[in-house]
Amino acid sequence: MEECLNEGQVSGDAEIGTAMTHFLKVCDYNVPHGKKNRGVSVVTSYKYLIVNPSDNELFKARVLGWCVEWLQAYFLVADDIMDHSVTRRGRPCWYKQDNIGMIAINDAFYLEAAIYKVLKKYFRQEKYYVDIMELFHETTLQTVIGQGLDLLTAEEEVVDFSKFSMSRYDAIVKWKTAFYSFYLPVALAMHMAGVQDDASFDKAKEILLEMGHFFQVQDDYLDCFGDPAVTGKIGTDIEDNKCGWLINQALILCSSTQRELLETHYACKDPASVKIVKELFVELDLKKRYRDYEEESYQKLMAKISSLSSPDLPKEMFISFAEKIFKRNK
Ligand code: GPP
Ligand code: MG
Ligand code: MG
Ligand code: MG
Repeated sequence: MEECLNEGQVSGDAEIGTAMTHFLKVCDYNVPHGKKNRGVSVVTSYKYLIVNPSDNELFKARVLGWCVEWLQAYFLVADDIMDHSVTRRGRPCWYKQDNIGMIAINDAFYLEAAIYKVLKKYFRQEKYYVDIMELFHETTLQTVIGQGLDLLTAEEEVVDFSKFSMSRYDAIVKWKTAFYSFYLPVALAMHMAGVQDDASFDKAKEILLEMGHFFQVQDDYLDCFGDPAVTGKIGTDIEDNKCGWLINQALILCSSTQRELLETHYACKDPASVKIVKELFVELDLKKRYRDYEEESYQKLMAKISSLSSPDLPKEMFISFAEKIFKRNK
């Protein structure tokens, strides 16, 4: 982390010192304080792919893991502005900090740019350098597309449930979450380990996108029913008119009277309206539906993992990632 931070600095140039001191604070606040599941998964995956890796190779896998955490920091700083969020990882969102505000937009750009400085320093000599750089670029584009779909489906304060559907939901979560949170860490480890076969990357992608879908369903559930003291963030999906898992399930199950109630109270900032929506979700037994969904998805995913038979794709690599997230409450 320290080495990566220093790499973000342009040394010896006093005239930009004020900006560089600020960016150090940006990194310190936004990069290292999460669960680090994504970053750690690069290292864990690499260890499953290469038996007895050297210290140097392990160090490199850790650097790549930090690059994924940098990407995550970049997305979260920007996402919290777009979602009007208040807290993140148990503290105020970066843009809510004193004297930050919309400077946070530029800080997000900085966090992204720092990734490529670090990649260049540690991987330029490697034959997989272009592969991993392209993967970061491609994954960023996919996530931006998903975020676009998320925001365009959630027009502020205009409730139009005709825009919502389970298939729209599936597309949003695949693009905004699954590629960067699940496929990216494992694919990076595969590139480092020298995997060349496209079919192996495709098969890994199929499984990891399914895991990513499940992860975002959990995120949506926790946004409404999680404990902010545990998740570290106060939910905003109902207020923000999000096309999330709970509202899509509710729209499938509700009566016409209940639908009218949702039309009146969804996407309102008023806490009384949010309470009415949450009570309706409970009335529709969505907590149980979620638990059933969690169990069913886990079984399906494990069946898919069990059928793997390629040395490029050790089953334990996927199982260890899945075990980090199932039954999570944060
Ligand atoms: C998760 O959505 C998706 C992201 C954080 C990707 C953001 C992408 C950008 C291009 C900025 P979310 O809003 O449900 O996450 P959270 O609940 O953590 O705010
Ligand atoms: Mg969002
Ligand atoms: Mg958000
Ligand atoms: Mg969320």
